[in-house]
Formats: sequence, C-alpha cells, structure tokens
Amino acid sequence: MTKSEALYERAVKCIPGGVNSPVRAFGSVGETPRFIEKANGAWIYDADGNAYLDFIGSWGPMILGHNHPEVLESVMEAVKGGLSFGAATEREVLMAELICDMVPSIGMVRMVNSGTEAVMSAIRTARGFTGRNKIVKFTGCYHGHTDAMLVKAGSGVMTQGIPDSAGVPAGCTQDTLSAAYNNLSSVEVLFEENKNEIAAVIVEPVAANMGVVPPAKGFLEGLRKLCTREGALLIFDEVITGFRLAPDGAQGYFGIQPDLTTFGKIIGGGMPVGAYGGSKEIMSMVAPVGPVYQAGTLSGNPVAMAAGLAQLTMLKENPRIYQELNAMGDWFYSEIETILREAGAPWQVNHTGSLGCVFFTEQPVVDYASAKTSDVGKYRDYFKYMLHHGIYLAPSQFEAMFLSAAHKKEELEEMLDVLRGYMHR
Ligand code: KE4
Repeated sequence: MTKSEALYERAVKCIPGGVNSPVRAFGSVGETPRFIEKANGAWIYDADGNAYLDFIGSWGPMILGHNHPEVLESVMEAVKGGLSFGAATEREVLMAELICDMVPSIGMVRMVNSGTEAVMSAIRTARGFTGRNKIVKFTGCYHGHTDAMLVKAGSGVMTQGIPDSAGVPAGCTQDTLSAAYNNLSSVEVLFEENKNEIAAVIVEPVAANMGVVPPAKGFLEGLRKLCTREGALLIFDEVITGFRLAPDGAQGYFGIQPDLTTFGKIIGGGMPVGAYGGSKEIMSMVAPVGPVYQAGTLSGNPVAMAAGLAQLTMLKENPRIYQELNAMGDWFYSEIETILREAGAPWQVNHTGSLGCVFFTEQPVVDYASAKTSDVGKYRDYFKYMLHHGIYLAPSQFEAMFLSAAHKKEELEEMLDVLRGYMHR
C-alpha cells in the first residue's frame, strides 16, 4: 500500500470523501488521490516521494510557481508580528491600493476569504445597488458554492432556476436565470422576459470550469452593451482570470470594463483570499458605509495579505511575465494540437494564454453543451497515463490546465514527449 493509499483510507473515515474539496477526490478518473507533501517551482511531490510536473498550481494561485522565495519571505516576516488581529492593518491598505492601481475598473475593493465569498458578496451588492433580485449566469460557468449559483445546468431560461444541490431551497435559486455561454441571444431573451428585474449578469470572462472555453468574438462586448442598456450590472468573475491573463485581468486582456469584479487565487499567493470590487459608487453600498451587510473574521488576514502582496507586487513590477506566460501558452497548446493531429486524433484544444485544456470530442467546444460531448472515459485514460508518467493534470475533463512562470520550456517539452508516448502507446 502506498502512503497516499494509506492516508486516503484514513481520510475517508473522518472527512467527507476523504477530501476538503470534491475535485481532489479524483472521483472521475478512478485513481487514489495523491497526498501532496511539498512543492517547489513547477513541481509537486507526493507522500511516496513521487515527483510530478504540476499543471494545476493549486487551481490557479501559483502563477509564479510554488514556494516563490519572495512570497515565503513576506509570509515569514508577517508571521513574526502575529497571525491575526481582527483589526485593521497596514497590509490591507497596501493590498487594496495595489488592486485599485492595477485594475482601472476597481475604485474600491473588499477582501474576503474565498472566491465563493467574493461572488456571494458581489451578487448581494449588485442586488442592493439595483434594487433588483434576478441574476443571470451561464450554464457551465462555476462561481463557487453559494446557494444562488448552484442551479441545474440549463435551468432558468425564462423559468426559475432549479437547485443543483441537495440542501438548496428552491427559493434560493428562483431568481437565478441560466443562459448559454457565447450565446448573446439567450441573454437577450432573459432580459425581455424579465424586464427591469435583472440585477446583474455574472460571467467567467474565459470560462475555465467546463474545461476552458474562450469568449467568442463580440460576446463580452455584447454583454457589456446589454447590461448598460438594461440597467443591470456586469460582474466579471475573475477568480481564475484575475491577474493571470494580464496585470488587469481578463478585463484588461479583452478591453471590457465590468461593473463589479470578483477575485481569488492569485491575489492570495496560495493563502485563503478572495475579494470583490468595483466603482466607489457601487462599493459604497457595502457595510459599514452602506446597507449591504458583509463581514469576515479573517478577511484581510495579515499573513494572507503578505503572501498576496508579494505575488501581486512581483506581477505588477514585471509585466513581461504576462507576455512570456501567454506566449508560452500559445506555443505549448499549439504543440499539443500538433501532436494530436500527427497521431490522427480529432481532440479539441482550447486555450487563452496560460489557461488551456484538451477536450476528448471531435466538435469545437464553445459552450457547455459542446463541452459535454467529450468522452470522459478517454479523458480518464489520458489522465492516468500522464499521472503515471509524472504529469499532474486536472482530475476531471471539465477543469483547466494552468501554466506558471516557473515552468521551463524543457519541462514543457518533457510533458509533450509523454503526450507523444500516450498517443503512440
Ligand atoms: P473558491 O471558493 O473555491 O475559492 O472559489 C470559487 C470559484 C469562483 N469562481 C471561479 C471562476 C472559480 O473557478 C472558483 C473555484 N475554482 C475551482 C477550480 N475549478 C476551485 C477548485 C475546487 O473547487 O477545489
């Protein structure tokens, strides 16, 4: 029995599914989850000492690679002063000033502890600001596990959202409407059917939770125009894309200004951090200034701020990281496609910058319906082969690959060699 197997055997006895987040259970790929002991740069090491080239990076936070010395040093420095005070600290001011400086649409920002909390709070703020209740989301986009966002795929178009989880009362999703990603007319219909009732449209500017699905040309611009015309707020959920695609996130990368933005992952440098922000007018709705209540014991935690500040500051001071990372992604994902085509495989490769994924389907993947045509059995086979050859990919077809500034070209070439081996096995 490996140490991971032994740990998993113990874990399932005291943690639901043996994990603290479902995707980590490797449920859809039929492998024992690897219990990771340490990480460095682009590599992670499991309890049995196996090394893996890491294409998850903690699901996005580790854009500079694991254990970046400047992040560690900043954390160690903060720890010496204490872990948490439940009081205002200078680091929170520095973090808010930095985010407002890097992202032009953000005039004010509130720190929270997860992407879920950021989305939950942004939705409440949008409802408070507009006095409206309904929220439009896109089937296949994931915005954390706040009740209102857990609606059945495809439900809600002109009807009330149907809960997609036990324990979510119908009342929590009745105001959530679902549209189809990259399909502006599906949003138009909802605005026609719910005149003056839609508080906000929330969207992943690059969908990365149904696999990676980039926005079609004109999609984000169309959402901007629709929301402006209808008096609804446009919320960009940049928990994944924020500070990944550009110093000012997907909104900078695509040149579209949302009304509210949610962040997570990268802004925490690996520590539990989320944030939501927007114009001063909108954010002045938030307590204690305004009537929208939101709070958090560990929000703006000094140690978490130290990690996030170190990472964000490096990103801000070295914007070349983005050109290099995006160019590496363009090269890497096109190499993957070449290997597939040379092997006569019709699989699809989608990417935007350093975010990408392989869909095991023959049709272009532009939304949830087309993503779901993927053969998850083929994905499982691919995942297992790559894992056993030291390549750590998302244990689900409907997730993303994340490159980091720590990935060296020769290491990516290694992965491409393993992929060639898989395609010619
Ligand atoms: P958290 O609450 O997990 O910090 O963030 C929720 C969230 C919000 N918005 C987007 C666009 C997200 O991708 C996420 C969380 N992403 C997943 C990865 N697909 C986290 C991994 C997990 O659930 O364990």
